[in-house]
Amino acid sequence: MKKLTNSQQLMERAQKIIPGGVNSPVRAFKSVGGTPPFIMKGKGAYIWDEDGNRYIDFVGSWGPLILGHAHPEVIAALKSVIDNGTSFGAPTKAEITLAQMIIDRVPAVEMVRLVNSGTEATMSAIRVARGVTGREKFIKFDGCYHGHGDSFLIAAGSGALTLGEPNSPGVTKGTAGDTLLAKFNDIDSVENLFKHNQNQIAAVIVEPVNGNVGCIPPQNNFLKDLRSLCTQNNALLIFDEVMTGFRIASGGANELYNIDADLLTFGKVIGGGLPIGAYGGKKEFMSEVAPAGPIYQAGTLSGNPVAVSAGIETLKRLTPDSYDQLETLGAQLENGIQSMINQHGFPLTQHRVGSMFSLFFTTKSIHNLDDVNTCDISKFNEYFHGLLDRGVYIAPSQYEAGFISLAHTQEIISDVLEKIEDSLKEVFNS
Ligand code: KE4
Repeated sequence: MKKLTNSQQLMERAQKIIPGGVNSPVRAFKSVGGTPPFIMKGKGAYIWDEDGNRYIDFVGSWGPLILGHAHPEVIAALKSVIDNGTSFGAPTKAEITLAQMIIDRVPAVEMVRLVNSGTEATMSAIRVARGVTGREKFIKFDGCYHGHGDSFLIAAGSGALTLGEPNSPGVTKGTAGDTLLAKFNDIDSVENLFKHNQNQIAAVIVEPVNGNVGCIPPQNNFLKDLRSLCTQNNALLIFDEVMTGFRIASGGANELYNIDADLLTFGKVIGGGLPIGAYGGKKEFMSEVAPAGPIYQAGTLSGNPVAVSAGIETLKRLTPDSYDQLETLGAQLENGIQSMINQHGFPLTQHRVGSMFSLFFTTKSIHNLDDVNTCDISKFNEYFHGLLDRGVYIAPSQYEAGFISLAHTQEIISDVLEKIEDSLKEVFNS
């Protein structure tokens, strides 16, 4: 058992003045139990808590730290940018650089707006879709998480699902009524909604690879069929690539599955760990955004020079070789776990797309949230703590994905595989 005295004391103090002691619910370890380690620093593939415990990190701040923590060149670049000031509320050259880098990498993006979080990006994308179509309803998928905007907190994934509150109080009936729910990898469920809501649906928003119910790739032609259904019904297809963008490929799911969405949202990696989000897509739609067009969206710190610089320095270091390296490490982890499952008969299923992965505590094949709900959460929780005690930090929820960074090495993955095997043997008493 790790010594967590300082973290326990800090958590007691934090809970008195911050709701649940955290500034984002999933960090509170509510579903896995125990005290969350308060993190003091990160370097490469490692993080250290306030009690001096070191962990191999597979959360990476929920995706942004694809280069690893405190990359020396990113930090150096940030220090020089900060010396020139932190924010001006005026246009800066670097915003053009980052916007162009996004456009150059993501085939479907012709124009892009920078914001401060993934939530702002998805909220804005839905507003654009409603603005350009004049329609009010939109389709999301059970368990997909698009941030904490009111209209998304209907059957939401990630922390909402982890805490068992996929529909949040405070969301009005009127708002909820415009959010239609379909099932991921079930194109008939989408077709039915279009049939029963003719000419009322502005958009379909989807995590092209689900990451907030664990990692679930699209099956067969699901994304292609989604694209055709949206086109046939004059609705916009929105790829929420806040998690998959620049993670599963340089051009995200847009490139990997060769499907052009009308609008796409980003976050995480493009800020290299600083607060950022972005939405973009066809110029036809994005040129309707204020002040070019009438659809309003704004932000005091949008395009912040420090966050933009962290994003530029991160994207600069994501080369084709980087994705080959992430694929190699991801395959090593997946193959290692698969051989344990085969050898010990562990009742587990796993999914991986590049450096994004999940281990599900069920033998059911996983296509969407319904299948994830068959997982044995208590066994997952035991596994989580077994790894944490062995110095491996994975997401504190079965309904989250894990992330490998370029700072992870084959040696680190081999070491982690041993720890995973020990933890699983403990959980399944084998
Ligand atoms: P933020 O507002 O948290 O920057 O982004 C919201 C968001 C939108 N879309 C997708 C696909 C996302 O994964 C997210 C945020 N992801 C979660 C992790 N599952 C953030 C972690 C948290 O809520 O603390």
